[in-house]
Amino acid sequence: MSLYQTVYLGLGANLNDPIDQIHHAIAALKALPDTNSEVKVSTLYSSKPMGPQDQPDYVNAVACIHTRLQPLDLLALTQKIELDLGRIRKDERWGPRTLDIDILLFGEQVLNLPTLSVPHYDMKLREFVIYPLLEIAPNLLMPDGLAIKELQNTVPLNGLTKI
Ligand code: ROI
Repeated sequence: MSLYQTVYLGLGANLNDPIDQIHHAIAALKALPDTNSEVKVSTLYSSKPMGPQDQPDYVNAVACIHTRLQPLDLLALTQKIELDLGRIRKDERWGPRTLDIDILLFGEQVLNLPTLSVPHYDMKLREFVIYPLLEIAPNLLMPDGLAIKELQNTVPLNGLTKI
């Protein structure tokens, strides 16, 4: 049995040259410890902000990694990447951000920890997660057995476009 888990990550940025932020994030993911350096990444997408509308459009992508890291160790490292790339955590809920890395799926695991919920609590509703995910994993199932493909019927594109 492989010790490596297949993990899907959501990447989002809408400040300070967001395309550049996403590219730097991908480079940082390739350099994660205990993680295969081959990282599969979707196309980059432009999306309308979810939450307050008085902020720039987002650039979003989804990445797939294979890692031996434990979920909380991966979370700590992705948060470090966010900080290294200049994100300043603000109190404002759903405000603009230079870079956001969300753990969407961690193998088949279901985790409800104080700092980490997997699958990501809102991923089934977010077009900027579902469509990039479908691109790199068209046959993916959620731990509850739901096919990601099915979500195309319920999640409108809402202006999502490939960059
Ligand atoms: N909206 C979009 N379009 N993309 C995001 O990555 C994103 N991330 C967020 C909130 C503020 C919810 N809105 C977003 O955290």
